[in-house]
Amino acid sequence: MPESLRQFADTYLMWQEGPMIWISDVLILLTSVGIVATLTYFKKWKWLWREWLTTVDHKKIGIMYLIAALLMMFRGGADGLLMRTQLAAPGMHFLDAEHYDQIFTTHGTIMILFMAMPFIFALFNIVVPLQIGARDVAFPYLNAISFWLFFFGALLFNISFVFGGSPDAGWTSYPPLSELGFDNGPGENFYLLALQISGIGSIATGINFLVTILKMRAPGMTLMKTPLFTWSVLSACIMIIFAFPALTVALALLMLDRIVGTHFFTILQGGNPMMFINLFWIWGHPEVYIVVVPAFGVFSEVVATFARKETFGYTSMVAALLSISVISYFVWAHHFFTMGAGADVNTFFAVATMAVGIPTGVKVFNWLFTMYRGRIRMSLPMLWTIAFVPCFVIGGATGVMLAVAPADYQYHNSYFLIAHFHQVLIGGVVFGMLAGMYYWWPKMFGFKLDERLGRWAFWFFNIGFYVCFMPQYALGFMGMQRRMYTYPADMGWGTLNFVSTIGAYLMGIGFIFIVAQVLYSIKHGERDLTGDPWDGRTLEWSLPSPVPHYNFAVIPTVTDRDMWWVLKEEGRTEELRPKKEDIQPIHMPKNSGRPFLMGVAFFVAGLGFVFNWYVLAVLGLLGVVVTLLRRSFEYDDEYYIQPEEIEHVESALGRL
Ligand code: HEM
Ligand SMILES: [Cu+2]
Repeated sequence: MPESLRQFADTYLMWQEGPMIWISDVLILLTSVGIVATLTYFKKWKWLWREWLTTVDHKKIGIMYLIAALLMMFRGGADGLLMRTQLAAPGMHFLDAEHYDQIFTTHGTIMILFMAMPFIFALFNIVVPLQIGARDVAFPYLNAISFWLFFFGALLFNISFVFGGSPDAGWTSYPPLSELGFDNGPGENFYLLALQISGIGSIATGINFLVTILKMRAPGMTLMKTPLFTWSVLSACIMIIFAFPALTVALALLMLDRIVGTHFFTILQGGNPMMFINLFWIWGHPEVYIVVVPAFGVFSEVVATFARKETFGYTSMVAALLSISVISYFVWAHHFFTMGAGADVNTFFAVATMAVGIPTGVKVFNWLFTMYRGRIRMSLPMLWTIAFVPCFVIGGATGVMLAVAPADYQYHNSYFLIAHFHQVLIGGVVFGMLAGMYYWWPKMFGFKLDERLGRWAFWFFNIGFYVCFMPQYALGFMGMQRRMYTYPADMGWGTLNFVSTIGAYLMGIGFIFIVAQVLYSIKHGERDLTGDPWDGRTLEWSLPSPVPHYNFAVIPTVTDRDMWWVLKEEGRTEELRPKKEDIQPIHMPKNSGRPFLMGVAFFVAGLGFVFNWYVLAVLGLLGVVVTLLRRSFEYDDEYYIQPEEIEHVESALGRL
């Protein structure tokens, strides 16, 4: 027994890999023990289960997504800093080639799928129902399932670091590199299964919010009175629903190649790797818009609120969002202009790619016109929004440069590309999500995040950003390729790389300030007793912070775009206060542990497939089926909140 145990540990626990793994092992162990001990000591297990693990409340699910996104930003950022450390000088031996491969793979995958995605889902959940005057999403139970599939998918991906080994074929996972024969370890399987599991959750979220926005808006809120953040979510959901299935298929086929021995993507037996590459980007390009479009929504809300003006060109904003979601399907081949498609095909995709610049440009001008002559307040959400504009415009311009197909033969897969996509992903998505987090934080928790620490974070992060990524454009022109783990001194890339690494560390300091800001503000943050700390415009600001779990005691009837602002201007805010005679019993979904258990079952099945332990895989799948069946025969899944309780809550909040 001890011998087989040792063999097991030698095979899977990765300790021959060196001190980084041991330290991580110890840290993970200590953190886990710490969490269990704290929960036990403070007798919080029941609370954790009842209030969080079984919740179907969109606000709590949103908060859990937010925590997950911040944790993953830490993990992905640490990966980024490790890579930048290795590249700081020529000929470094900090990471070897194999580890560098693993780290750029986990960094890219985590940042896109397990940081950006949960971050946008956090805001979908926290904001959309409140903004459209609804009590929850259309399918609260499915919403919980989405979260737990995301969570266990992310967990599966992350444990590969200490158990079995990380994937190393890039976040794009192109065959033949990702096929058996080139990549025999379990890492690639971790990638495929983790993405598959969380991807199912994402599709469900797309459907859920599409239905919510189309069917659950308060009476009177026509589509053209719907706030722009909600519009951006609608646009993102359309893309999710049409794009993610392509990823599902691509991952499933590659999985079959690896497990069953099919040859979809192996040239030798008549397969074709280009099929994977096409499928991947048919999802992948819309995916980058999926994560950036909600950020556009945030900027629209923030600009209007902090310039105290109606958004300039509302209708053109909506048209721009919808055209972005359509055009995003016709540009995917710009990711492989150099892979032999021929001039006519390349021309089509080049022109389509440049066309996306038009609606995006419309949006940028609309934000600027909204700010023009506004009484702008420079609070944190606005600060990040203002920083976004130049950053994203440079990112967009370098994107158009990359879209010039013949010129792309020079830029392709160089550091020019790395600089470009970080500029749009950080300047667009990360800035947008942070702006949104600062903006809606008081709504979630009832207090503001500290401005002073937030400004430190802002400046470190922004200056760090330019110091890190501007030199990389030049490095690209100088011939430095992406995914390169080291370079010789005589290439002359040393100085610029060193500068770039300094910038990365400045951003790391910025992130530490954000963490400090959150921790500090929990104790000392300015409490928000009004429910409307920014003088907002949309319905969520008519509610107390934090919002009672049924959201609206009485569902409002909407008469205007920016309804709350109009009522404030006209001194009619009383109209949105609940009146005793209007309060009716509220129909709510019951909490359930099954979405969590289904996540566990998917995790077990995933782990089984990763290691080809089929007994475990079948057990996991059985678990999935059992939870599904039990859900099908679950009839007692809702309850009513009685008027007395609502009156009690509302009068305690001083609203009755
Ligand atoms: C602290 C901030 C960040 C730093 C220092 C950083 C650094 C890096 C580095 C050094 C690489 C590898 C370049 C190469 O060798 O090819 C990389 C790749 C990548 N990064 Fe970042 N990054 C940061 C933030 C982000 C964010 C926020 C996202 C997405 C939302 C992101 C997405 C990616 C992707 C998709 C790749 C490509 C991975 C691959 O080649 O498979 N990064 N990053
Ligand atoms: Cu693209």
